[in-house]
Amino acid sequence: MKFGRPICLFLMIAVADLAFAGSPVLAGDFPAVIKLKDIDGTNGFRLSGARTTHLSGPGGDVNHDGFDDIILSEPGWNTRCCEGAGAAFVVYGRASFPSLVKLERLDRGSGFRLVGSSPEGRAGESVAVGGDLNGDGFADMLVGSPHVATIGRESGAAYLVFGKSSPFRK
Ligand SMILES: [Ca+2]
Ligand SMILES: [Ca+2]
Repeated sequence: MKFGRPICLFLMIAVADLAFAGSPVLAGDFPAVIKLKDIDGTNGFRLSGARTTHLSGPGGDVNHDGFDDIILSEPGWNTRCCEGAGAAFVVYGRASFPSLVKLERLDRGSGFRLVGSSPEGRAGESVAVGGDLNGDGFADMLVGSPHVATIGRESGAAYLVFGKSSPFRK
């Protein structure tokens, strides 16, 4: 069974902005056109492995390591049990990145994935990271799953996931 649909998402994130979120670093002059194919790890990085349709962040530090993190999602992600269960991917900020980050290979050091558990629940139709709802110093994550059956067919739900420093399971 194939999980997810492979496409590439180009996301240019100035590493300095990840490291010093809240006090953006002006990187100087940019050319009028930047070709995304030239993003090579020194000027940003590429995320691939999912048909990501929603992105949020950098805006919060879910593991409290001093680097802001991002969240992306693919509502059509398939799991072993469920077609269209949906998934969200949290990528940890850090001081340096390779040119390519594969979302399906996130691990304890690079991030994790939150997956839906209902057929066509489409977890990740909306995502957000940032803010600290329980005041523990860790940014929290919000994942919408509009078609999951909770109190009725396709009643939908949103999940608030608390940030923490101990590892998240994939
Ligand atoms: Ca972090
Ligand atoms: Ca929190």
